Amino acid sequence: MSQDSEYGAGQIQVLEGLEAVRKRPAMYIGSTDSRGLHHLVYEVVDNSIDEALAGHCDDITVTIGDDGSVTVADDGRGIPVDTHAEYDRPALEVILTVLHAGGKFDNKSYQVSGGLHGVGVSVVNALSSRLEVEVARDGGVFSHAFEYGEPVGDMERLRDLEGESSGTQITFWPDADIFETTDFAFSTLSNRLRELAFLNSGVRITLRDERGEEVTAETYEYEGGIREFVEYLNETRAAMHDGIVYFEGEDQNIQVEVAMQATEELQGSIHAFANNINTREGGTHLTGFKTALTRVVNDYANENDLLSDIDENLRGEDIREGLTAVISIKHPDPQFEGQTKTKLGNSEVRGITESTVHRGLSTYFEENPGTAQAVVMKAVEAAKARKAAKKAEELTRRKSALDSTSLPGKLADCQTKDPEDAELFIAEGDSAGGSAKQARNPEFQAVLPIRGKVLNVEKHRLDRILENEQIRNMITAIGAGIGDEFDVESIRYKKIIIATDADVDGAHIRTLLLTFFYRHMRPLLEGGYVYATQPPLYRIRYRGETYDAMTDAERDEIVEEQCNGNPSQIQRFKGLGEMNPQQLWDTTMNPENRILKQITVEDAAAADKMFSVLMGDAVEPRKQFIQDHAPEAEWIDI
Ligand code: 0RA
Repeated sequence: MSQDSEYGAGQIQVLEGLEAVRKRPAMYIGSTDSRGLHHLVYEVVDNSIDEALAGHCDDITVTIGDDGSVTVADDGRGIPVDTHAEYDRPALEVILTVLHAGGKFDNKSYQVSGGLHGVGVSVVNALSSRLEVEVARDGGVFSHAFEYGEPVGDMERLRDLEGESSGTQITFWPDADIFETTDFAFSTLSNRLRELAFLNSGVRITLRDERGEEVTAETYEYEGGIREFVEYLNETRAAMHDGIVYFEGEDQNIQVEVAMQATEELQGSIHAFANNINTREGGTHLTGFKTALTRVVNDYANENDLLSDIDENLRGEDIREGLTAVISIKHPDPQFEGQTKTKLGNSEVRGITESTVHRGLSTYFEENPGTAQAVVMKAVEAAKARKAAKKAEELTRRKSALDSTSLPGKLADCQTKDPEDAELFIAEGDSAGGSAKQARNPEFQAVLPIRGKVLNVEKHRLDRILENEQIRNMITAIGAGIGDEFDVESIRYKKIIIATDADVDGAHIRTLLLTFFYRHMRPLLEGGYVYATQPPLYRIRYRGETYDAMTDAERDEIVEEQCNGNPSQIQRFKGLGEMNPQQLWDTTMNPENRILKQITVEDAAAADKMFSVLMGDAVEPRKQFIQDHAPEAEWIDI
């Protein structure tokens, strides 16, 4: 939204109607699946965050109603209610019904928030079967309602404002004809709202859920901002030094903040944001950060003669091993590039970030020589391991791991070579694998059995990981390499289906596999190519018919409603290995009947935290995490 021109007649012509939004919703909010649905909430919250960043709001409450609605309330200035000269209608109505109108009223120096799509509240209105808004400002409380984006009646003045603060409250009911699902996930919203609270220190965000027997609520408020974000990410990691290292800088109206803490872990956890958007593809802020970090650490190491063991400078990757960092910049005119528009392009940001980090970290090292030494020594160890791995012909090993001309012996490949149609089942245990090989449709279904526990990749460096046969088999079967060299364009299957038992061991193996994919083949997850089977728990027979039940409740329902309370047989499936090939085909592999769960990782920082909690050493946080998430059977989808 450009703010630099007057709102003239010329611009009115280019404003599109809200029908365009309803016709092609994906163009405005990315998609109409669960992701798009949650995007509606973020779109409204972003406006509240903008009020907070402009210094007018410090409290935001998001409520998931028990009637399919979401309410976002803030104590900002309130959406303007005076008459809009051009339209001769209340500004409130114009902002909610005219695409891109919001920014035109805005006299802020810049709009920091504004989402990935940054389309404004009118888009939320257009995609809602109903939207109600209440505004407190100019001495009164005003209300207005809309259906499918169209005003219902006129804006009303309800009463005088008596001592209360100004603010905006928007309640919307997403249109079930537009969205594939209208089910809001508490964990999805909580992850993003927590992240926003970290990124905008001082803002208090409360998430309430009114859907259960009792109302649940969580409040996120972090005076320490991204410092507390790093603390949170490191909750289960062993830190190498006390305190979080923090720098900030500002130039050309661009703000840069960096918080970091080194840990003993092998996995780094670096997250870059621009205007509150998680820039997963990186960009100039991340480059500036990395350049400064590598330079300062190498300068310190050389000045103190700490590199005699490796006889060369440390590489960036050596230094970033185990480093947790959050980089957050706020820019008046951010340019987002890349395939998913999550790469920051503004070239001036690189230098500003680089000099902020260079200055800050040099000072920190001077003042904390003990930490500086420890950081260098850890990086030296990483460099040694890297060089050793290379010496041990890591390259050739890698090459054979990458080479898909020699497929693993255990793999029963499919006939089709078109990844679009091809499916790979990764089956737990040799017996399930054997059944799956017999059960499958060999035209498009491949089966790779994996035996016992998978290596916990969270605990090993790449050279060790590549020695593991199961892992090598997966890399070869998928056929697209690993790590930095992973090329999602070359994957041999566009459905990679994890088939594990519906028990604790099965869940553990699934988590280990997902950890591997997340750490070393992340584009697989980002592209939505990873699935998990959901085999039924029971098979019920009655009068020649068979029914499958996924849960105990479903079993009871089938017994009552389909079998008159008297089924001829109820079979409980304990594991995939216990099904015969026909049953396995019917329930788990046949595309006509099976239930697959697509596994996605929406929020990289939250996923990172989850994997380090689940696969790390600390026991208490892991117990707590599993306890907290036990009620959500689908905890893995964050
Ligand atoms: C337009 C102009 C101004 C504020 C807002 C919109 C606004 C929108 C939303 C949406 C949710 N909460 C909101 N709070 C404010 C600036 C108003 C002024 O200059 O007084």
